Parts: sequence; structure tokens; C-alpha cells
Amino acid sequence: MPSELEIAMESLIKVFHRYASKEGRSGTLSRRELRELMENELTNFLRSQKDPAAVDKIMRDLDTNGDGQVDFEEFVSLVVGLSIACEQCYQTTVAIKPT
Ligand SMILES: [Ca+2]
Repeated sequence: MPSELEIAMESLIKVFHRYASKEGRSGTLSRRELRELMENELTNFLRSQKDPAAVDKIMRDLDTNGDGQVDFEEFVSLVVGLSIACEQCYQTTVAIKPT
């Protein structure tokens, strides 16, 4: 049986490909796919990022090789960045208690 962390990693891969396969190249996220992913899957973590310009900025920041697409490696850096920010919040607020 996969561990909690392994399930989380599998989810990361599945979610990325669910959105990446919607249009165009199936292995990368276009701007529209990235926006959809953020709107549907990061609603709580990105509540402040409602304006479309924020998606464009995040897209530019993520697209480190500048091809206008977000690949899995670039996507993971967003998740890692958000996780680090959230972990720092939890350390100060103790919002999540270890189970
Ligand atoms: Ca890219």
C-alpha cells in the first residue's frame, strides 16, 4: 500500500496531467490550463490571486525555459514554493496539528 507521501506525489502527477491533456501539447500546461488548475485545485492557497494578471505573472515566473508552457518540473516548483510558504504559516499559527 502506498504511503501518505507517495499518494501525495501520485496526486501531483495525476492533477498535472489531467489539466495538461486538455488542449494543445499534452505534456505541458498552457496559460489557460494553468489558470484552470489554479482556479480548481489551489482555491484555498491562492485565494488572493483572483485577477488574471496574477496568473500571467505566475506563468512567467514558472516558465523558466521561456517556451510559453509550464512543464511538470516547472509546475512542481510552484507546488514546492507554495508548500514552503504554507509550512512557514503552520509553524507560526499551528493551523494543522500532526495526526
Ligand atoms: Ca516552459
